[in-house]
Amino acid sequence: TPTATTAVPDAVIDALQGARRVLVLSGAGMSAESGVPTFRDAQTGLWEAFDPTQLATLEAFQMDPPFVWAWYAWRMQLVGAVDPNAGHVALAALAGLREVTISTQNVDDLHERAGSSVAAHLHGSLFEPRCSECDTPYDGEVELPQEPVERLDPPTCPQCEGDVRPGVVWFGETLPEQAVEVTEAAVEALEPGDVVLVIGTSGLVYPAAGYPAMARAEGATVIEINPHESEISDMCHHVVRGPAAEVLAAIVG
Ligand code: BJW
Ligand code: ZN
Repeated sequence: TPTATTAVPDAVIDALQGARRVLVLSGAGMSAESGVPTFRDAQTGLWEAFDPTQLATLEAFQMDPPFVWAWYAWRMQLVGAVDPNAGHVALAALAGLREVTISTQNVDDLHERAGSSVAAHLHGSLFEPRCSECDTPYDGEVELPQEPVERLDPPTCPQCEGDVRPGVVWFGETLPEQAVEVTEAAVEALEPGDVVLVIGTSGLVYPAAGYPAMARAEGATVIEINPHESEISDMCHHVVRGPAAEVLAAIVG
């Protein structure tokens, strides 16, 4: 569906032009225009009866490993089959003009495939499975279903025969220490005049949802890019109400 061109306030263009550093905090909406479903927008298909936030727990995996693994295997194949969008590409280009740090909640690799280096994957990666028992990274074969399937046995750990789990961060699990450190350091390095782009996140999940406010306290200009209101809209200096790919292509291009 064609989208009307979103109006970008001059203040947003000016802020980006004046910034030395740009910190990008991205969420699922960043990849929506690539065809990757967000978490909290309507779900379709096999898992439509399930709240994705209920599948994204260790308890769900332990209760029914093949059911949860099938969901992740399907998402791995889905992400592998789509391309970075114009927003990912625009951010990669911005890195040639400003000091850009990307800290993402996304478990896909679309920033990287557009040419960005990602400082932090706060919620891990779809592509770094590991043993659920002994934590050994799993680098063997992973069968990716071409169609959604209801059950798929997870691979078995060669070290201990435990079930292999996706390398993502589930609710109640701690975030990768390094990702948190790098993100907090990037926030603390912000100075007045620097810009934070908060792109495509509902702002519901902590600790990631707390970084925009921390950045504002450092004096940075906080700009949200999201077609809908989010939990962080109210604390942003500027809001651009449009889809990420279209808006980023317009403001960086
Ligand atoms: C577009 C668009 C377009 C659409 N362009 N935009 C403090 C207070 C309260 C609770 C807690 C707290 N601290 C910790 C908690 C508990 C919990 C939490 O936050 N709960 C809240 C829900 C209340 N947090 C945790 O458990 C975290 N761990 C932790 O804190 O450890 C310490 C600890 C341990 C034990 C006890 C207590 C503390 C871990 C969180 C892990 C989140 N994991 C998931 C799943 C990853 C695996 C997977 O991929 O399956 O991460 S949940 C899911 O939500 C996923 C996402 O990264 C995350 C955020 O979602 P996101 O990106 O914002 O997507 P959506 O779908 O919510 O929103 C999409 C947005 O895009 C919308 O706004 C759209 O409008 C927009 N959009 N199209 C731009 N084209
Ligand atoms: Zn193991």
